[in-house]
Amino acid sequence: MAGQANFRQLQELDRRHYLHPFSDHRQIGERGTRVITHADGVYIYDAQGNKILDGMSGLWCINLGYGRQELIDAATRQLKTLPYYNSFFQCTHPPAIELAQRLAEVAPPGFTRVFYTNSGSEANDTIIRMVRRYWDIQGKPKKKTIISRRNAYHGSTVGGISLGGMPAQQAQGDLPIPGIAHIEQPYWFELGQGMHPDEFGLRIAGELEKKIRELGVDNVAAFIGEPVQGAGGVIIPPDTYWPEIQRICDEYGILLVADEVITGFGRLGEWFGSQYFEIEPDLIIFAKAVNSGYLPLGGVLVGERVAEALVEGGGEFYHGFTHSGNPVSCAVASAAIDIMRREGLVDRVRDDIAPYFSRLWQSLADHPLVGEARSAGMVGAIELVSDKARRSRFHPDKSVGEVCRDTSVAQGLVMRHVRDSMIVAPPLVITRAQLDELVDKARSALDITARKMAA
Ligand code: PXG
Repeated sequence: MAGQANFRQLQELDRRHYLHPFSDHRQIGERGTRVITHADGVYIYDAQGNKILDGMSGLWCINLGYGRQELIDAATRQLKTLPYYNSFFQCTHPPAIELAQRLAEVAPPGFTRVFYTNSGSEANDTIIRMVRRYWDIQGKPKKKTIISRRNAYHGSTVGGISLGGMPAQQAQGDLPIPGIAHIEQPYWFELGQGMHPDEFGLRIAGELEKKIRELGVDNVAAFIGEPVQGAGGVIIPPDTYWPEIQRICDEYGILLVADEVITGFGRLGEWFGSQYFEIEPDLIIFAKAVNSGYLPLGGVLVGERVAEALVEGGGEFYHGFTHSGNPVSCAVASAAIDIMRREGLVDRVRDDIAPYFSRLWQSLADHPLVGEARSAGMVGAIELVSDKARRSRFHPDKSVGEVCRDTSVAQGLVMRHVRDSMIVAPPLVITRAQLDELVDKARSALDITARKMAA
């Protein structure tokens, strides 16, 4: 009972004082909050004593699971040795250097340098400045426009929302900023039905070429995309898509930026999603799983041509943050990379656990509520439909995704909904037995949701 009283008190204090990210506070007030108190392995626990399988790895980040002693030790050691120092004014420190070296080892060939930020959003803002700086140094200052995609998510700063492709977010604050253009996303289920996925992939990628011509190649700096759009609903592009995007970027000489905040560090069974899709970007954005989400850290991996320009010809790049390369965040990231290498986690995902997950997840496709089940590596989505044969959607007022999300959590599984898609991205250390549990719970959430929808 004491626990319950404490829970109510926490909820009330939360309601009074805490402005949550991406939340409707009136709704929070009406429905109350879930108070997560602790976590272990792939499970989180709430203040009411519920044990819940974390099918979203926190928020796409706790890839190594909760409670990893090595990560805790790395943070503790570093806090005692040097909790903070900056990298401005010709200073540096071992944790930032040692992580930079490790990142160069695990990154695709040619990525030997890193710029640190505290988040994916800041890394996306950094990209806007970095690609424009690159073209300035090349003597082409008119090349400013960055082409992105509808329904992309690149963070929540002014730059991040501008690069992103979510109209409701952009409407708040008169965004995007000038110099950002958007093309269609490679979302076959929503936009490509009736067309072979390969043909659809080529057609949508072709929009990049059209947009470059429309804007004039002399004005275009870069194309940016998530290898798999995460927050947009796990949009896995058809096989033809990324090679065609690469061809167009190469042909027109514009920079290719991969936002790997979700796909980096093993999520797709390669160190980076660019390797999964066999593309060679000029810049890679990372955050989240770099240190398994234990502390804030993000950054930009800089490929050869941009690094050479910035280092050799650039002079000072007026950009950076107090906590760029924070020693504790970096020390934990080095420890996380060491664990991933020692445990062969990327190979485990590719050769073992992702194929197992894919088979199980696909088995949901026969459920009457499911129009499509898709996965790549350790991300999966299912599309909820009202009519399976026609693949038609529920009326938006029915909020079927939200109903299914709430049902799933009540069943003891965190699944996230994006409109009417249900998505999961479990920790990469999840066992086969825990994946069985995940898919069993997802299925029973679907069964209950179907009954609720029929009522
Ligand atoms: N790029 C991508 C591809 C992301 O997924 C960011 C940038 C921004 O990172 P920071 O660290 O600034 O949050 C993200 C973050 C969701 C959800 O609801 C996804 C993210 C963040 C919050 C919620 O799926 N992704």
